[in-house]
Amino acid sequence: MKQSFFILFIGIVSLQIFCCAFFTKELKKEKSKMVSVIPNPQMMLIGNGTFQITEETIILISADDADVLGVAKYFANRLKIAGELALKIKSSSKSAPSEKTIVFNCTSEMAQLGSEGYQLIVTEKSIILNAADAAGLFYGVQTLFQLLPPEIYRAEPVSRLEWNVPAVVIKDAPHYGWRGMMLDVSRHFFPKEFIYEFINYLAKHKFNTFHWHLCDDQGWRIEIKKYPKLTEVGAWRMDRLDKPWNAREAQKEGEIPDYGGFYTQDEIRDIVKYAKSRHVTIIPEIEMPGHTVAALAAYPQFSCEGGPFHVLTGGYWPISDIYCAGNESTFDFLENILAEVIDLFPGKYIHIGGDEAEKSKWKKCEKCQARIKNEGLADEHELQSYFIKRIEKYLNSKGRQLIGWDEILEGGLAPGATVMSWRGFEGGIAAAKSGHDVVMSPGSHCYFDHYQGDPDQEPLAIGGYLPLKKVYSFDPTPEDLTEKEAQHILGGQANVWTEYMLNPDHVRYMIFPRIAALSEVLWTSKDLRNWNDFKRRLETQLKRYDNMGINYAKSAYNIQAQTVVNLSTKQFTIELETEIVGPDIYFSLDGSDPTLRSSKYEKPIVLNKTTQLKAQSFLNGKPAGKLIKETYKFHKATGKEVTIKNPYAPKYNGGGEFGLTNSLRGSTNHADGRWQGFEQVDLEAVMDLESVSEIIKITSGFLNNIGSWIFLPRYVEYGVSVDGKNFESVAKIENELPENYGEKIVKEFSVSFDKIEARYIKVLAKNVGICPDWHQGAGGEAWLFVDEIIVE
Ligand code: TNX
Repeated sequence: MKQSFFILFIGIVSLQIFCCAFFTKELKKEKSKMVSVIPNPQMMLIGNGTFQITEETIILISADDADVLGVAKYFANRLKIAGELALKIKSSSKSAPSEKTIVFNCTSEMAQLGSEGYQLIVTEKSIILNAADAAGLFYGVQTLFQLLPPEIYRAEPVSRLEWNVPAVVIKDAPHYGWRGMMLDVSRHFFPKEFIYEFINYLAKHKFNTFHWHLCDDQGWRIEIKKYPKLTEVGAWRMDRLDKPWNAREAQKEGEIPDYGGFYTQDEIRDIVKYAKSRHVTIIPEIEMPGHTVAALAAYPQFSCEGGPFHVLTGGYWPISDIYCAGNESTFDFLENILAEVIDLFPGKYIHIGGDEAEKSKWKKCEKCQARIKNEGLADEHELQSYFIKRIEKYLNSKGRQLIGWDEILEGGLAPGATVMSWRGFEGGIAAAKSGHDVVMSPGSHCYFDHYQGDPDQEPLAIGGYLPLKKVYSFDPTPEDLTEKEAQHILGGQANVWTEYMLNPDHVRYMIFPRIAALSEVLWTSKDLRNWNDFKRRLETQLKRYDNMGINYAKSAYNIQAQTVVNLSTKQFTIELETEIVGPDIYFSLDGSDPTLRSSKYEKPIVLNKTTQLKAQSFLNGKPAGKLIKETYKFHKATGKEVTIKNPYAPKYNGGGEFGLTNSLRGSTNHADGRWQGFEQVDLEAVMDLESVSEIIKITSGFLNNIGSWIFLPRYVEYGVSVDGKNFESVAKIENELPENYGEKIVKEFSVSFDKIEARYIKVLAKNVGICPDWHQGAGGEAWLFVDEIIVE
């Protein structure tokens, strides 16, 4: 204790020296550029000078505590690997702090910073890291690594480098207690080595929760001793890797599935232990009652109809096979599984899934219907609620707490359940308002399976669009909660669903650098988050990733073009930017590929005639992002009024009133804001060219993306008129591509003719109406996406 007072004393004195003597405002601004800590600490002052870590530096630890020693070793090990420095670790009860020491001091004096907070004081003479708990020391060490040169993250020694730490005082503690990331190992299996790495990535970004999605329709990944078939059968499927995820045929008679894998209980125990050493808690997820085909393939008796089932080879929708809620033995089965899961994972929460349970089988099942009757339940939603409540009772009896996806709200929430809100913020808000704890994980901000750049330039992903800036704008605590309700927001997490990620390298690409943005959202208070400052610090963060050898997404280097069309002056104004600071943008307007000799982008580009723009970002003289090309085409209908009969969906308005004639073309990304989307109805549009004009060609573009239920029109019919009343048909163009054409493409339906005089153009594009029988959305509303209608 005496020792810790002493250290604290040094700490306080240093703090005063820093605050009084070292600072002027200007200096502060300049100096803050020298350090790049992500997530941004809650309080940081930068002083003069540096502390140099050398062979002579000694690490002093305050307590003979295995966890504290663990953190010290963890720190020393990194310096050994990257710096070839063998630092000695000594106990402070045996040796007094002196010059050239790094003190790891675990003291209750720091209790006001919580168990994860820390105070770090670096002077030229010493480094003092104070915390109330080993977790706080661990996060202090992560900050220390970031104060060192990025080479500290290397796997190989770096020669002739000085390991200098700038003088700082940092007082830091996380804003949220749940800082999580989910990894889906069902859709694709990842070897255990990668799980270790994943945990490391979390720890380096000061996350403390790893949500492990261990089972789903496409694979069961955790050994359960009592039910060996779960992994003998449930862990394996036919690969069908040559087909798109949504278009894979089911396993056929005689086929032997061999694609997959699972983790043994011994492996899991080791992983849990490792996670603990990285101050990460693992939340296992055992899905129920839906998303359970892999389990049912092994034990079909727990379904309503008895099977047989095969582990799914890809994505189908809806998936109606589900655990039977009327069968008592289903609950025995699940409780026995959970008993083994509880034994393996010491954390407080067990995740039971609960999402997307399609209940048509329950409607037809005698046992389920009998359960509804006997329990006095209103419907199948209440049956789901009964199911979850029963499981909750079991978990509570074992001292654990239930957490589930927001669908567990339907039919009534189990009394002590925590809700993970993924379908937006609403579920989370409702749960918090009714006094339940919440983890926010909305698809809009937290789905790291979504594209992080223009889909045309990114590896194939499930859809969506979640660039870095959007992640950074995530606020887990919605404003419509009262202060008291807001206390139920435990934090947030990103979800890494792996339908489209086949290997660790692809997962890395999808999580880096978005993990950095999320880490700051979850750790740093809102008033200390600043996108421009984050972008500055990200430059160094990316160097750290380079040193770690991580293939992170370079999407932030890609150019994003914001185009404003002024329909009255018929001008395009184009603003170009990259998400990350640093690169310069060069562009051309003559079709040539931009080089460093092309025009440098300095202000918005104004165009008033058909032009092809090409732009490229350059960093240190080399292309940094991908080349963008866009043709801005002025045509006879540019800026002309369009009257449509059936309304487009507000979400896909293509820019609104002039969306079809603004000359901006939709890309293969259906959510790029340029497409007008019509759900189940046809496009019937009439364009007014304002005066009778000579026309020779009409073209309209349609999107094919059947995975997102967007089909090409059956046919497109064009008519022309002089008076807007009597139309003459000029063409009916059938869609000659097969309905099940799997590629995402933009297809033009075009007709050319000898000069015609017309003022009005009519376009009828026939929606396929409902998704065909073979489609995963069979019977659901089909979409028709159109952009643009070009008249020449
Ligand atoms: C919805 S999010 C799912 C997952 C999919 C994911 C794809 C949630 C609870 N369920 O089963 O993998 O979308 O983005």
